[in-house]
Amino acid sequence: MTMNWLKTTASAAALVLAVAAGPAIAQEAFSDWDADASGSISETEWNTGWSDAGVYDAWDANDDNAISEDEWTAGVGENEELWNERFGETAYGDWDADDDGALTEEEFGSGVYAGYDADESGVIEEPEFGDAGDDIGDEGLFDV
Ligand SMILES: [Ca+2]
Ligand SMILES: [Ca+2]
Ligand SMILES: [Ca+2]
Ligand SMILES: [Ca+2]
Repeated sequence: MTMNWLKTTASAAALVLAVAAGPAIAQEAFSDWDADASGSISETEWNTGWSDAGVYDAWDANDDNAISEDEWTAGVGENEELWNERFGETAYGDWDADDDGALTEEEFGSGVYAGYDADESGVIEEPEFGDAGDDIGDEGLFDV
């Protein structure tokens, strides 16, 4: 056994590890969000995953735990068309449950959750989660 052989084997092993780990890091995994492995994501599970994804914090530019309409507009940015298709043009007002002109993390999370529950079954199944994963990922709607 030569030193060269050892070096080559070690870098090949490192490469295999890097390739295997890649996709799991780049994408939101359904199984990570489905904490009880029931095959669907409940609103409680959603709130945890959504909070971890960091979208709300990223949009809340001044960190006052409220998303103002200006912060909302900045967050939607150039994705207005896709956004309206997904959540509807009146989403901001609809999600502001207490009509105080700002969205709490709960109001925002519930609105998004309902938006992804396309069949209105009350939970998010894997195909519905696919849209959410795309939106949270690189260059997606939320791109965080
Ligand atoms: Ca579940
Ligand atoms: Ca704010
Ligand atoms: Ca509110
Ligand atoms: Ca559903």
